[in-house]
Amino acid sequence: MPLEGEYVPSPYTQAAEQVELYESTGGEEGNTMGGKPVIILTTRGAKTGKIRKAPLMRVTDGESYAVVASKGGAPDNPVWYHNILAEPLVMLQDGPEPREYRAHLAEGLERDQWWQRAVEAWPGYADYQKKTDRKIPVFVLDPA
Ligand code: F42
Repeated sequence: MPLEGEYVPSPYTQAAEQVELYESTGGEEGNTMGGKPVIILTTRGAKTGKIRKAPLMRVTDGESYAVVASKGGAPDNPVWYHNILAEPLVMLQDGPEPREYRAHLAEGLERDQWWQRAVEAWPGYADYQKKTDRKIPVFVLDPA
């Protein structure tokens, strides 16, 4: 497991509580938002090196996943976006156990394909993109 160290819960209470519920039930609870499946992304803090976790909508194809740095359409990227750029080796939990993935930023056709999957998984992403000039980044996570 590459990401070991001190876990610092998100100051965004809803997210921190969802991580806690998800992990304490092995993904049996806290695994949805708006009736759609949620996963837990673990990254290493780009500045502190601490372990950070974020619940995100599940977007998947085969063994790979995408994580969408939408942050509800805010003008700025979520902080975990910077963490992945600094350390592309991440953990993703979709069920009882977290697994290791290597992330890369999707560009061009690959991003278009994954964006379509993302909007199918969570139509809200299309609304978020309408709210901001920021092109919402999409990372593709392949099993490490
Ligand atoms: N957010 C999304 O962007 N996409 C989703 O699909 C999504 C789904 C979702 C489902 C359920 C749910 O409860 C929340 C969901 N969210 C989704 C919200 C998501 O979980 C995050 O809360 C949100 O994306 C914002 O992420 P964030 O990393 O910006 O979180 C902030 C609040 C945060 O944790 N800030 C910390 C703080 O102390 O202020 C810093 C965290 C951090 O990583 N610090 C780095 C470090 O070194 O430790 C510094 C990195 C740097 O370069 O500054």
